[in-house]
Amino acid sequence: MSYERESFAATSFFSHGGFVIFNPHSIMDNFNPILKAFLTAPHQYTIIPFGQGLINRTYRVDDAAGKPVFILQQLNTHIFARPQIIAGNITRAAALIHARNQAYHYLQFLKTDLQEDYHIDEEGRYWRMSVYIPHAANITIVDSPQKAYLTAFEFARFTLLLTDHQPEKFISAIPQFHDLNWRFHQFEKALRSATQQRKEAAKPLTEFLFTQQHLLTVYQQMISNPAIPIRIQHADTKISNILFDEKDGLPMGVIDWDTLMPGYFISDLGDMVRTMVAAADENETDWNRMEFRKDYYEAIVSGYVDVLPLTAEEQQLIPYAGKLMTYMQALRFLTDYFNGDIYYATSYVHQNLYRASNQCHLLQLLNDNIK
Ligand code: GN1
Ligand code: MG
Repeated sequence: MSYERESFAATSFFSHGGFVIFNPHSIMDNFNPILKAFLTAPHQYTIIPFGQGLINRTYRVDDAAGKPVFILQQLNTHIFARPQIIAGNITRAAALIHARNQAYHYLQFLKTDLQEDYHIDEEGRYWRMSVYIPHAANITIVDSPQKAYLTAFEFARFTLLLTDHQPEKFISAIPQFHDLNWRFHQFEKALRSATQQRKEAAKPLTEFLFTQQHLLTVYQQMISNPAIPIRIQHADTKISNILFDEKDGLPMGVIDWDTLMPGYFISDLGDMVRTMVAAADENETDWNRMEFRKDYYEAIVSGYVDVLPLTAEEQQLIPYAGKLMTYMQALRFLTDYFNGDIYYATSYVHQNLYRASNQCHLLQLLNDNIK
């Protein structure tokens, strides 16, 4: 069972494949007590499911005139078990960025009537609300190297705005989130406890992942090299986490700050390579549609280094960034498959196996094309 299907009053409007079917009237009754914690006249608003995240549930809150005014989100506390850490990181990052660039668009979170960061409902679920940023387009598909460049540019700008800070003041809300050694251990552990059937189905992938352990050595050398700086990482650098100005198509700011953490530049640069270089995304099951797009790869790296001056030691690691993150994601999807699909929302059986396979194909493409 995936988290997506767990007990929730209004699950019926989350259907497969991103299509949404819902009855606004029945939903509103459920949401009124939540809205009331943040707003004085909750009955005026309409709630509409929003976005495509695999982890949290997101809704748009429209006013009586149908104008979007807030974003309401239920935090997945199975995954983000310490919501206060997230709120602390967000407050710290917002203050830092605001002091350096007052034009930067970031999500401003509302306090509850009790002056808290979250409203905790009767069932213990955590809710937060932020101000909707108008005229911002949310892009999910990267269809030009220029967009890839701008995305990398914007994530680099974000990290740059968060430098000069004591990085240890940021705490990863998910411990060891991008720790490749830990992810590999979790994978080995899950493999030991998997059902025979799943082990069998994943055998070629498992073997492939074991052949890629040299990437663990690269990772180990990186973390033991004091010349590689710790930088604040966004740690989920997909294009949909950037807001683009509807008017001129330029980036306005970075959203989804839940995984802010001290880390290495490979996290952000690598996840951009992972999510933007192949023409198809991690849910693609037709491997023929996956290709290495050299122009996109070069655009990502340029966008990143044009903003963030990397040290000579970091520059040597650039070719590994995408490989390390793709390897990690393949391990994570297969780990979840072995664990019985408890982490990532799935819409069909074996989806995590297919996703892992997709990421192994991608890793092979990166190995073949990035030297
Ligand atoms: C999760 O929910 P979403 O799509 O923002 C995951 C990322 C993975 C991604 C893979 C907290 O992000 O680390 O790369 O799925 N976030 C968490 O699609 O685990
Ligand atoms: Mg995310």
